[in-house]
Amino acid sequence: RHSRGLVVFFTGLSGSGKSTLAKALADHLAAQADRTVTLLDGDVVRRMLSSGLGFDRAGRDLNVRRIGFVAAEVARHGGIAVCAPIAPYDESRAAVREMVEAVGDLVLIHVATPLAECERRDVKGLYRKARAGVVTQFTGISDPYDEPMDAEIRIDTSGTSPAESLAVITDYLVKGGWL
Ligand code: GGZ
Repeated sequence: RHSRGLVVFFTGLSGSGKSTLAKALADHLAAQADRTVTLLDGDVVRRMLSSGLGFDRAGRDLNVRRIGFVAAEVARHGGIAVCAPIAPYDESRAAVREMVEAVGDLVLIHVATPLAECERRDVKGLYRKARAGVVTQFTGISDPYDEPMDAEIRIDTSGTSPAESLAVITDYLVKGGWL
């Protein structure tokens, strides 16, 4: 068993399934692991930690670095942090990896659900608004997403149930000695 803290960091498009998987994983870990589990979901972070920040590159970068900082603090004290922002920039994700790996372990999970499927789901109607130009700088439509080349796990949720995706993640954590 690892004694160092752990950060499981989800990255992916809006509607890719990050929040669902992060919540399911956090619940699973809280029941299974003898460590504290802190969930830093995109929505809550935007409200409580990054209110006032926009979606330009600087705003997103600062948002993601703040999440990385808090997650690294959790890991420093031996806990588990589960994070789920879009985190579209490779540079910001690399900064998070550096902060976290100085004090614990990082598992980066690319929720690689194709844009077409995210847009088909359009859970919050934001893709439609982005196509209409009502919402600007929308990731995948009018703003970039750097595909991660360094993800420990890649999951496409379009043909997979949340339970199956969760199993892929927990298997990885068991094999790696975290669970
Ligand atoms: C992307 C946006 C935007 C723009 C509002 N681009 O599906 P959601 O609604 O609930 O998740 C998205 C969330 C993205 O915030 P993050 O903090 O995760 O992004 S980042 O990591 O890039 O800082 C979406 C909503 O906010 N949203 N406007 N223009 N997503």
